[in-house]
Amino acid sequence: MRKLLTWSLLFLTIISFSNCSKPEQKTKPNILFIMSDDHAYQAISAYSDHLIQTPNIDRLANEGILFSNACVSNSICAPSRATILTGKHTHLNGKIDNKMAFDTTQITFPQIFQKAGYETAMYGKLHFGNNPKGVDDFMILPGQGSYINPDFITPNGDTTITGYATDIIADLTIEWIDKKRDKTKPFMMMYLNKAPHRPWWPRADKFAEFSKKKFPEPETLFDNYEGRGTAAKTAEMNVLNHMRYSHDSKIRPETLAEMGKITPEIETYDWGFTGPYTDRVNEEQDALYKPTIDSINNWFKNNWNGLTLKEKMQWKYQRYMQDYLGCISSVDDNVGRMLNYLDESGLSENTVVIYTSDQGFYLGEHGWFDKRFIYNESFKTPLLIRWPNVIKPGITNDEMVQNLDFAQTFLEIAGIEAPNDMQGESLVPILKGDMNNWTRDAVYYHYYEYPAVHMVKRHYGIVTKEFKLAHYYYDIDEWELIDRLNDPNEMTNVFNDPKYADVVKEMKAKLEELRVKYKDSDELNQKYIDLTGNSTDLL
Ligand code: SGN
Ligand code: CA
Repeated sequence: MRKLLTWSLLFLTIISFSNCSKPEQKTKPNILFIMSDDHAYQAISAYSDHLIQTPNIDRLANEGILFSNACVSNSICAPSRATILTGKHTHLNGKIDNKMAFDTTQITFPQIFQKAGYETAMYGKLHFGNNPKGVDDFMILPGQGSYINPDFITPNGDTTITGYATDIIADLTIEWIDKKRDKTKPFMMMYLNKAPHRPWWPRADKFAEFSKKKFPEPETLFDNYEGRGTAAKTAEMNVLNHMRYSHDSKIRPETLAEMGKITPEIETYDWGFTGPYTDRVNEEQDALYKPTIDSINNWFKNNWNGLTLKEKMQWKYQRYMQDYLGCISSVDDNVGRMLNYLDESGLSENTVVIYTSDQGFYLGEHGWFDKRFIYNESFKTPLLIRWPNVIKPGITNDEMVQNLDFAQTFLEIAGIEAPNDMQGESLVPILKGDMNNWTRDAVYYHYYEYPAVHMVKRHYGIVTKEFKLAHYYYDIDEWELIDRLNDPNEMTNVFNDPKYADVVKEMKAKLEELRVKYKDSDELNQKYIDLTGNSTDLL
């Protein structure tokens, strides 16, 4: 009898032990990190619905949290990705611009997930020039990648897939989650869109649909940069003066040749359609795009020369928005497919879904396209997170959170300890509504890629909810202070306004503190200038 009791006790212990370990395995949440390339928050209806409806991305806001002050630490593609992967500012991880190589000896957060027993993968655009580490599977676009019939680099060699990149990357991601991964493990998937990166080629049907639409103009489309310094005045990203007729507005080189001299004259060198379009499309696809390209070209040929400069700016802005938002429409459709797949497969409940972009983008604000500046449209980035049963659905938060924080946030969500040299802060207290455990009130920013395309000068700065202080250096020495609450369009530098003398003093001191905290310095600036500053191949 005693023996039987001992055996049954042992049996019960074994059962309860195995019961204990199983649910624990199961409750580790999956992470689905969705990031698009150059997706402006102004083009997500949960942020602002004046341009486009994005019902699927909005689902994440309705069912989770929307961050209205999320931002990046260096507003350009590869540096942002390096910061996300390492949890370190670019001056420490060394990927200060798109050109410098990423040092793959550094620890990235997917490696930590993989070590901790997660199944990991990365599909889409990485833009590092080397392959990702710490992923069980990857299919990445070479460099910027192509919209049409994209090539992919995979662990088993290169391949080309016929179709439209945004649809293909979603197909591949769903296929990996559904069929390819090891289902005994939780997963961490990085699903990275190429869209809506320049030169904004929508899928042929969206191209036709959106080319007939008209969009409201931003208040600052005709900004003359008067209230700001040299950097804003000399940047080369004005929709009228720097956006290319052919490469961007889809005017055929033949049409331009027929028309002769046109104004404004944009560098005679225009990349045309070659590369992104002519080199990629097959006959069948070309036939679908052609009627829309024809009608844009006919209109241009017959009307352009008779337009005033103001009308020319307005036309180019409309063309730009039609193509950019056509690309966004596919991104949103595919986020919808992804969320539906998670619902149908029963994965939604235990999967944390993040939607973000590698930085923001100008959609005609200040007359601009592109990014790079510490000004809002490029400094801020969309950030929406859904974590069922943890995040209260439908909340908005305006704390200063940054892409620097992502790695530590994801690690804490998964119950994995983060290395202590990461420089961000986990957002989990905010996600749980535990605001007493969130104290940071300012973020640090540093942009480097100059001289380079778009000619945005090097600058670093500090941003709080109320103010933004930036120092432009290298070939100038200028400071700018923006009163974020009273000047939401960021039109006036108040650095020399005596009314702000105390604010300048306080913000300068805080900026110095942040530079010490994050280990940035003038010596490091000089090191990076020596490495990149005089390199003409950046131009
Ligand atoms: C390309 C684009 C630029 C863009 C950079 C960086 N020109 O050079 O407009 O700023 O990429 O973008 S394009 O003619 O090739 O489209 S990033 O997202 O990779 O940082
Ligand atoms: Ca980008």
